Amino acid sequence: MSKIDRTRGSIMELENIIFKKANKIATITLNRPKFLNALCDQLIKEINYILDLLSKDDEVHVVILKGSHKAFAAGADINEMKDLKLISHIKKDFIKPWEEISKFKKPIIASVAGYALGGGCEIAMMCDVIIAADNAKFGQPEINLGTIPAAGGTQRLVKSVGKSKAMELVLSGSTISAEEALNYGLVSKVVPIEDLDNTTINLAENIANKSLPILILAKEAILRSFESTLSEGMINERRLFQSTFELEDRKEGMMAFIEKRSPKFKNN
Ligand code: DAK
Repeated sequence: MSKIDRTRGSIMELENIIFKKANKIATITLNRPKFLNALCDQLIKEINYILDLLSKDDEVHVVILKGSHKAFAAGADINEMKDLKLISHIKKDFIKPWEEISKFKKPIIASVAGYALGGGCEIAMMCDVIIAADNAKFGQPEINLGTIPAAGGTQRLVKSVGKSKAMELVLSGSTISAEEALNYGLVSKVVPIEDLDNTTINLAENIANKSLPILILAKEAILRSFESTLSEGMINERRLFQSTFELEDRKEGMMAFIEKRSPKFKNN
């Protein structure tokens, strides 16, 4: 169990995740091995607590979310869900805590080995880039439990893999391999499992060396495209592009090119 210190506010004991921070990269490792990292309420609270800290931490430019070699996450915790009734869903907003990952402004890379099922597949899709190990398996098996995805599975999957494949996965509950996920555009890369950490860190280091405000704007522009029409996305992209001209880092990036040197971004 690790304890996270916070200059102000409360301290949370981390029982279900491991958190590390180094060289502008924060790593959150899901750590419920006995339950294949099933996403219990407390685990989601711990992720949200860390993301809240990281959103205020200018030292961190990029986050890696990973699991174990056997499981990224085998879904929401079925033990916690099994006795829920409609009335408790209505009274308590269960969806809300799951939405924090998708609202996080800095880039998040999902580094996925093993099972990414149900809620596990959904939180991977909430991340910005998915890198998969060759043993990864993706799917939305909720149909086999007599229910349907609830954290964006029916929505983000369609946008990633298209209607037909999304229908196949959600309606049959079957899984796809990492290679298939790559072919369908769900993941950006598949690597041998022993290379997963290095590949993820290489990408994270590359991203971490960019200007933080520009990363945030670039992510916002792509998400707007994902979530709206082309014309609205284009208008938003133009405004965000224009806004970069108020940033020192935009000036530095262009001057560095002209002076044939590497840029030194100051994140302002
Ligand atoms: N929940 C709880 N425990 C789980 C679990 C899960 N999702 N997945 C695995 N485990 C536990 C198993 O019960 C087992 O515990 P013991 O029996 O040892 O005590 C242990 O992890 C190891 O699992 P297995 O023995 O089953 O391991 P195998 O290698 O044989 O099989 C498997 C691996 C991943 C194929 C299998 O465990 C499996 O089918 N797991 C369930 C997969 C699944 O159906 N996932 C979808 C869950 S539904 C929401 C947001 C999201 C969601 C809902 C609401 N809101 C915001 C409202 C999401 C819903 C879901 O994800």
